[in-house]
Amino acid sequence: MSTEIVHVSERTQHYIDLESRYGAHNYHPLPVVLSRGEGAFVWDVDGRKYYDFLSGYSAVNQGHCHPRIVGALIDQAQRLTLTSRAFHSDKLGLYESFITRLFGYDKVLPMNTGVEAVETALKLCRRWGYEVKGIPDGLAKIIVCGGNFHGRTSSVISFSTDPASYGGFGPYMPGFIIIPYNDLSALSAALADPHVAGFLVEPIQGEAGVVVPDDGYLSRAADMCREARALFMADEIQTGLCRTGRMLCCDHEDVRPDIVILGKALSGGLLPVSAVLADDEIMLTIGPGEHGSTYGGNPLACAIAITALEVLQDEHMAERAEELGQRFREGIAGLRSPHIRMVRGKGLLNAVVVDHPDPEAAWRLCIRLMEEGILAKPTHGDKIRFAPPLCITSPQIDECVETIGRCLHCLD
Ligand code: IF1
Repeated sequence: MSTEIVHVSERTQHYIDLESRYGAHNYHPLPVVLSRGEGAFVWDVDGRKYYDFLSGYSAVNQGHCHPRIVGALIDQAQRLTLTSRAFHSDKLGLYESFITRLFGYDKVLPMNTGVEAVETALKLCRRWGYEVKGIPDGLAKIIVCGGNFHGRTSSVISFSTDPASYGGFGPYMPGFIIIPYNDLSALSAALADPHVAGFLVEPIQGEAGVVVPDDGYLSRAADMCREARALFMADEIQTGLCRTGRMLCCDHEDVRPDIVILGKALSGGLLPVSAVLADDEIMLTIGPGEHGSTYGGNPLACAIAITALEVLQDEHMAERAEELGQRFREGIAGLRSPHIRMVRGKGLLNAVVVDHPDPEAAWRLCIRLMEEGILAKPTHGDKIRFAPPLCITSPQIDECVETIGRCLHCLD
């Protein structure tokens, strides 16, 4: 944790002090207090403007406060927000029809946060394992990868390999096999276990520092799962919805997962909306009263999600991410900075690996970037994720690359 003193305004310090006094200390934010967002920009309480290169951890792909999505929220919020699933609504079926046609699946199970969708996928996978594959009850196993991040519930941290995520939260949920990411021989060995029901994987490991697997990894893994009669489950919560240059990151390899998990930008950052997509053989293994949530599939979320998905399509955000991501990576590489070990990513999900003897170097660079109008944050020490809203423009990318180049000199 950085101990560097950063000078902030009295107004900024006031809000930071309130959070410190009355809020849990479960984050270590940059010393900036935001009060407005629009498109690729956010403003702090002193009126300073920043490029947002975190995008709410890829929940704001459409840009902050997108007018069409805000409009959908306002319209629906004045009509009907929550019915519970004890009754039907005039929005849920329309949303379910829209999203299943868009992604090409029989059905969707609507949830709220990303980790709830991950938990839902795990339950569907286990239930399918017992009812369809014929695994003896209670013995289903699910393969996951080292370096994973799938959320922070007690079950999901049970298969984390990051002590910061799982330390001190035991006892842990059994039934998971951890293999190295991007390792097909390890996957092959694990799939030999007849009790394996599925394989849960991020197409790119975001939290691990935007770790991109070898070309062909996803398609070979999906084939191996099919051969072993195990479900290939893609956690596209961070990589999906145009972030990596395709509607789904799996689309880069024409992989059709058995289960697709979505969240974050499914609402454009307006409220938690997540979803699990699957075909009937899997989805119908859960019957009435066997899973759900108070807000899952609420009319407000449905109205917002339809518009959020339409915006991604209408504004060609996948194509933008593909083109501008390439431009960003080429621009960063072109800086030829001695302080950058590499830049990696797909589309507009990128990370710079900082090369410097000071373990605080990435944090110091982020503080300098903040002072120059770019907000980004280190992940796992020496990596800085750069993931702006997909509405950013080419000249703005060039401007930010130039700013990053200038700020790197703070590490000289
Ligand atoms: C935090 C990380 C990113 C996710 C993937 C599921 C979830 C996430 C691939 C759970 C959530 C968020 C959580 C947030 C920070 C952020 C994050 F650093 F934690 F890992 F983006 F990389 N699958 N990621 O990335 O979704 O329940 O949060 O809606 O917990 O600090 P959620």
